[in-house]
Amino acid sequence: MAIERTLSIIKPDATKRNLTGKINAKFEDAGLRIVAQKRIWLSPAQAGQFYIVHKDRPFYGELVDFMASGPVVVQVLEGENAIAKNREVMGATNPAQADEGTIRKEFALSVGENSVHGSDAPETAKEEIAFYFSGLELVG
Ligand code: DAT
Ligand code: MG
Repeated sequence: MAIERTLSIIKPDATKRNLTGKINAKFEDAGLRIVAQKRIWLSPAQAGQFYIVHKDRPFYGELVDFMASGPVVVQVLEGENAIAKNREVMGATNPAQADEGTIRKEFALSVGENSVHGSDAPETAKEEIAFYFSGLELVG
């Protein structure tokens, strides 16, 4: 098993409800280390660029508006198999299908307002980390 890094976002529905600490506790309890973290407010253009892979999906406009609707916390999580581990801790995209104990089961409001983002593969993790963090912000 390899030590990996993955990009996580605590989405506006969760920052609005003051859930940052509770969500971070889920990551830490699962053995994921928060090695970088900052609170930012994305512009619609930035949110649109981040989710450009979904530009042809019917929910793209709604997704971009939501991600720019309030502050988000962007973070880098590190640990053994961090990419897959984080996806497990997050739970399924649709909270109705998420397992007990997952972040989305516990906190998500809907398939759109689902509290967290997590990278889905090593290449996307690398690109997504670089989207939000400079080398100087990533300590070893
Ligand atoms: P995930 O965030 O689990 O990686 P995804 O990459 O398929 O899911 O989609 C990105 C986000 O887009 C997702 O977190 C919420 C939104 N989304 C996905 N499917 C949706 C749908 N059917 N209706 C509304 N929003 C959706
Ligand atoms: Mg995804």
